[in-house]
Amino acid sequence: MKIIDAKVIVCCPGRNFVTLKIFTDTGIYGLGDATLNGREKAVATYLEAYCIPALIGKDPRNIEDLWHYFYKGVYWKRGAVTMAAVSAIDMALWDIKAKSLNTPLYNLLGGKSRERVLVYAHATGKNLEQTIEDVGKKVENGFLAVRVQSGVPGLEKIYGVSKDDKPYEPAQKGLPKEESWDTAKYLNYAPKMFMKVREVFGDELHLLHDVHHRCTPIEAARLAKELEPFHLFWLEDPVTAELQEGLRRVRQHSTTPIAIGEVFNSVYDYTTLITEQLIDYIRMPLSHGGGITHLQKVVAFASIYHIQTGFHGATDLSPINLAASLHFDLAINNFGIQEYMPHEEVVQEVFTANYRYANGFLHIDDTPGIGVELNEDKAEQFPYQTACLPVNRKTDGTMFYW
Ligand code: GCO
Ligand code: MG
Repeated sequence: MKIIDAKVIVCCPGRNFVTLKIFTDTGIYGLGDATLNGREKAVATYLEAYCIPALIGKDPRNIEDLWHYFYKGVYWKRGAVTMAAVSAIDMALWDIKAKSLNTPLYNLLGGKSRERVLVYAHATGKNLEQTIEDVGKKVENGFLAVRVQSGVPGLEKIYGVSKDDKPYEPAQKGLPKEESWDTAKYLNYAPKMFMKVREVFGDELHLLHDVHHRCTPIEAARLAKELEPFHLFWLEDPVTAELQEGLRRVRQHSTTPIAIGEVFNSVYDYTTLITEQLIDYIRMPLSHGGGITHLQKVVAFASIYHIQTGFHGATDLSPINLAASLHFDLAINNFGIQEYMPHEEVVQEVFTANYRYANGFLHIDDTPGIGVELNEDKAEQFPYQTACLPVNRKTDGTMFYW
């Protein structure tokens, strides 16, 4: 089998997506998600200028070798843009292999370890009252796990809270918009919020929360400790984990489980966190973390240290990534939970997905390959639009992490 062509399809059904399509001489093609929120064109150019020409003529069945060709073989390795491109290639190659063997992808990853995938939903509100109401809606929808984010009194625009009645979507048209931040206000509010949520919804519901990289290690330790009585499923990105050692501080003070890694793209971002057991869940998605080939290694490494998965699954990762993640989630032993933010209906006009939600779980059907189709005619009707993630400043104007 040979790769005869490949192309990048960029489209914007409500938000931008980048898809790599690899064609073979057998008529079988594969799809990979190459979307990097707010940096879509950088990945598209990297693929078009440097990867696609090198793919032509190669045997798509040699996935391990091709992965290393684009990783080890490249002097300027790692980084979000490069690894999103490597991930998309890898995903498309696994799609081709599974289709050529006429089997769903999970069969090539060890088969099923479970029949369905536990997911968590997002609940948000501008204030505590609205947040409680939204958690209630998710519970009514059957979700067993809910991530809770809320506006903080005294802060106007904040991560994780929708500006309108639509589901939360951080990327906005044009240049980055500014949000504001005050750690003291947040740290005072978050434990009170979770106390109320537990009071209303009881002990059974799994609760998750995303700090979005905004605390210092000692602030994160305080937060994790104060949230301990509310038994969170996880506290996500309490610190910016560039400083992996910072997580030691959090661990010293609390038993709140920690999830990290949606902005990571290599096992080397994780080595201290995994070997010192400083985290409990890895978040690095297939589409940014080097695809199935690399995640298999990272997840096996994590399993030795009793660390589980909780893959990133926000709306900026396309249905191809979500479907590939579900195959992976079904197959591995150390699966924890999968993030699930349903895409808007217009996205489903372009991507035909093979998964469905029911009673707190996602189910995937047995379509060979990853199982998602991309309608190129439809994609053309939604051309790319510049959109960026926000930037964040402290209330005194200091530039801060978003
Ligand atoms: C999450 C994430 C997202 C990111 C977004 C950035 O936990 O789902 O933090 O909300 O901010 O994916 O592109
Ligand atoms: Mg997050």
